[in-house]
Amino acid sequence: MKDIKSAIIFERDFFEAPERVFDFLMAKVTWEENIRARKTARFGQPNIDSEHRDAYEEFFPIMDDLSERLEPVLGYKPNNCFLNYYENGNSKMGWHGDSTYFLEPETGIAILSTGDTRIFQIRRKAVPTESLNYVLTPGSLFFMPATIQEEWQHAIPKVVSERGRISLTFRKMRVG
Ligand SMILES: O=C(O)CCC(=O)C(=O)O
Repeated sequence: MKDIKSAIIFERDFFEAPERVFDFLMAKVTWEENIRARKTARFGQPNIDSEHRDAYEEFFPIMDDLSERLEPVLGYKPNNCFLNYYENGNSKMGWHGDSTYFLEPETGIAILSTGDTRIFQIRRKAVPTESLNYVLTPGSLFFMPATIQEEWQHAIPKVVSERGRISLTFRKMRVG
């Protein structure tokens, strides 16, 4: 694949009023609490073999709006939104690569950030010292194509903070 930096899209001010999106989601979302590190919620099209199809809710209008905003940038319109709620600096996401077999070909994962600023770390599996950090400020877009998951892992480490963060991670799921 091409160079990682040119495969990634990072736009610091991609959407307006991220604090309003954060407050709206905090008021409306019923969170799944089956992992300790953070809370989650699922919206839109389930992945083809999901065991949790019943957990998926319809997009809120704000998710439709953001999905439409993503379309010209990504070249496709996401149909799935997975939320991660990091209650404070102790919440985290450990090093991992994302499964991609259920995504439409030539798509990827688009992360929109609200609430607290957190660092997104990405490292090459074969050479973990080869790493990059992106500062995910509220209102930012970070996009990684599915193809980078083969060679790279990513993480959101703990920080010292009392503030919460919600990431909206958009995907285009294969339907059949
Ligand atoms: O919360 C984030 O920004 C990270 C999301 C993520 O790593 C993932 O969806 O795999």
